Amino acid sequence: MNASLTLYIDSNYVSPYAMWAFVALREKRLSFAVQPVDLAARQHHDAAFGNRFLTGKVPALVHGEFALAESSAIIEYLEDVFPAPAHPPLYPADAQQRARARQIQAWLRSDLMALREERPTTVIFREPSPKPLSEAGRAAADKLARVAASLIAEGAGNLFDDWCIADTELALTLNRLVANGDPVPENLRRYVQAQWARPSVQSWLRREA
Ligand SMILES: N[C@@H](CCC(=O)N[C@@H](CS)C(=O)NCC(=O)O)C(=O)O
Repeated sequence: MNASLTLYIDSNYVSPYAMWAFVALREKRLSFAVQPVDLAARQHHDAAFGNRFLTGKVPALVHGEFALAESSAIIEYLEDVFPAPAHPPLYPADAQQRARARQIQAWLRSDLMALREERPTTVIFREPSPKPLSEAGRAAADKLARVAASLIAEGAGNLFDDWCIADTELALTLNRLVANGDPVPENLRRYVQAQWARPSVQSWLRREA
């Protein structure tokens, strides 16, 4: 499919969902335009944006005439429309590993609320928070570390044999703690560092269009 691709993201580059969609496009080696949306100025409330995208949130993808919101839907669409081997895969080839990757993605989007509130992504992309975690935040951090430790083998750089998009999502969530200086087991810290070194993530950090 040769139609042009445009990804709408938040103009501050702090949306985790926008980052995951951006990384997916980069990992697929696709050319795409980036359209920053100023959420503070409520640009996403403009009729032009709201009428085009079902949810009125970023990220949103336009592929030719086709418009799509929701990061997980965007990632799965890219995997379907730009399959391997022409484009590197975003998910493991094995059905059970693929299901496990999606399990992690769904979990990270629906749990750990206290951690996500007390360690917003600005602690990664801007500056750390001086506030200690509340009891609920600590419990969420402990759960995240427990689950991640059960998934990531000692010294492993990826969840499965090869990188998949769930790695970027898990690494960002762990980085809410690592970047803030909160205690995280060394094994997980090294996993985050390995994931953060990927060119696709670095491209997001450099705000490359
Ligand atoms: N479930 C959505 C969440 C997207 C989302 O919450 N985006 C935020 C930025 S992080 C947004 O657009 N907020 C503006 C608003 O809700 O008014 C996804 O995975 O894409």
